[in-house]
Amino acid sequence: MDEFLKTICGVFALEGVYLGNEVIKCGNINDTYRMDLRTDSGLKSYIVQRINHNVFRHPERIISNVCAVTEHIAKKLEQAHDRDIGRKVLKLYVTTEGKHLYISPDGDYWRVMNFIYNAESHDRGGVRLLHKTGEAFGTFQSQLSDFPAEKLYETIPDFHDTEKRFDALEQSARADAVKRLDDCRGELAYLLSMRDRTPFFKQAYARGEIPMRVTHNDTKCNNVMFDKDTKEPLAVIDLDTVMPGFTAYDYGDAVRFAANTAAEDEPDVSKVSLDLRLCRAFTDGFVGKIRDHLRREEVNTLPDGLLLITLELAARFLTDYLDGDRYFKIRTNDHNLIRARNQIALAQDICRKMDDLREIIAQQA
Ligand code: GN1
Ligand code: MG
Repeated sequence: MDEFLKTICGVFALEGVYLGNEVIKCGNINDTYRMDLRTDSGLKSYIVQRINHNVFRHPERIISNVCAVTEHIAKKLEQAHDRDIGRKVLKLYVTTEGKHLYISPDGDYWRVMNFIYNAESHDRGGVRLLHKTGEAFGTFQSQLSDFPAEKLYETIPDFHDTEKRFDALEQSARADAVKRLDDCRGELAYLLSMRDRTPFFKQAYARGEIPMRVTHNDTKCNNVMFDKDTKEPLAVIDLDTVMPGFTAYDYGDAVRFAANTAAEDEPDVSKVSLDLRLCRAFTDGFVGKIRDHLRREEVNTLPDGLLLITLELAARFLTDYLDGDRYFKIRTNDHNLIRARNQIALAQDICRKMDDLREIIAQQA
């Protein structure tokens, strides 16, 4: 890797002497490295990322989206005379040819971004962290509330089309390409039993009750960078799926990840449940930042977003298991099955707690 990263330094004309790199392990899709250089003014670090071309079929489109969105946010920070712009928004570097992407001889797509100094991200946390995470995603959505959605490509078509995700699951089960259906008939039956709920948001949209907004679409709490000293949020990262979507899905995706009492791939499902305290903390932070932009109907649908995004992800994990692990990175043969079971257990707990969730939301009026 060292040799390759030295090439990257040349291609992007980065000043300094290459010192080394560290793999950043947390994503399920792209490969990410921190790369350190020694410069006259001290150590300088960058984020170097290989874009998963199998998932993002048109890497140039994600670059176009990320540039547009980050420039929009940077402008807002400038208007607010923020002195910390370098840590509060992502920035893409350009090659000596003026491109944001470098295509390696192997045909891989690489990009270089600013490293956010003295920052950390968390896979889980307590009430304060969840409240701050909610504020960060709420602020992000409000920063983009006047962003022209027509400027954005749909980087992954039908990304959060829950109905289509269920159709894909059924197809994969029918095909049973790698003969794994017998391992997961119960899980499949449960998900298909919830199928009639999947058109909920499309129908509400068609009736004109809820709008499409520019949303993040991958609101795991580890996509918020926090200052190590002040413990305040700095920036929202992982912008490749910023596209038009429903606010409730951003809300739900964040809560299903951060308010799960277990990790997303915990095999012991008895550890999985929805922590209502954490859920309330996130909700207060998130809705508090965007209340003025949201319609009452949208606020009311937040719990439905939580249930549906959890079911959707369970369906995506199970589909990938049935397909032979072609999409998500896995560490064991049954990793996707474990993830699917975990999300199913969470969805079942969400169903049990629906009244509490509606109560938490009602307090946001
Ligand atoms: C993927 O790679 P990461 O962790 O940012 C996936 C999300 C899933 C998530 C589940 C582009 O995100 O949709 O919710 O895994 N991203 C894509 O952990 O499919
Ligand atoms: Mg992501």
